[in-house]
Amino acid sequence: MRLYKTSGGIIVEMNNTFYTTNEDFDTLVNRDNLYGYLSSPGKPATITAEDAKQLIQSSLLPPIGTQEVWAAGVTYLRSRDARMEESKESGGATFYDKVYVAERPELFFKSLPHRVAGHEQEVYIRKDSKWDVPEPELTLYINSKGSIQAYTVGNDMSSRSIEGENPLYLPQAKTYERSAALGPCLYIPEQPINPDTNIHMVINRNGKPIFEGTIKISQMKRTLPELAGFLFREMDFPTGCFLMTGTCLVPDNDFTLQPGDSVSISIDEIGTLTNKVVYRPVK
Ligand code: DO4
Ligand code: MG
Repeated sequence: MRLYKTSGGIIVEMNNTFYTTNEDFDTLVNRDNLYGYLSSPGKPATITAEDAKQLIQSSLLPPIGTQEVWAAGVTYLRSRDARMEESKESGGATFYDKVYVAERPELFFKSLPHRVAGHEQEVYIRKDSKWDVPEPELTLYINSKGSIQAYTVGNDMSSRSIEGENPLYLPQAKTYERSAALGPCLYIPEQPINPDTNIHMVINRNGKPIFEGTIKISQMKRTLPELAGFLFREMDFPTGCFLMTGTCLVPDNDFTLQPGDSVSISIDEIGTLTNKVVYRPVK
């Protein structure tokens, strides 16, 4: 089942049958058993597949309400190795090595909802950064009781030059306007997501792929409930929250994003999140 947030209301898709609901987004997604609620009888199709697809195409919004976006880091071996390399000179490399095997995961605040880009919206790279990458990440929607209810595609846009200069600069490397993208929908399965699920990313420059890669989420060192559990240890999220779960696809060190590039991240069953990369417009 998939839930799309549009400027014309919420659209729910189940087996290619669609219905709309005017329920408040935050109240709806925070229901105890979201799959059960959305699939319960008495929800007849209220919109044709053609009209639903048209609405989704023309007025899609990021699938977020008032929730904070958090992120986990160094959850895959490839991410650990890349961070160790980039922070060699600053002497920060051992922190990544340690956190990869530590009981406590790395969790950091990523974004408030108003900074989040949706599918086909622009993401930004910092003008004071020399080395920028997208990070394709399975992203969880966790309700206020700490239960994982849905999944979406996330892009944790990151400055590797700022992060590599000093690990204490992490918030500046990770949190700035339009550094987080989520979409296109919330995927709400009856059972937890399949570990065989693939994450695929392609970066296009001038219409041609310049980076492409695929990984399975089963390569993650930690479990999804473990990450959610740590996040909820000493924090309340009244309408739930989003948690990006870390990247495993890191382009080679000679790669940096440029304005005009297009990043497409696909996760099986969820869909594709595409964002054009630009500098933040001068105000
Ligand atoms: O500590 C650096 C950030 C790690 C991260 O964002 C990731 O592994 O995805
Ligand atoms: Mg990341």
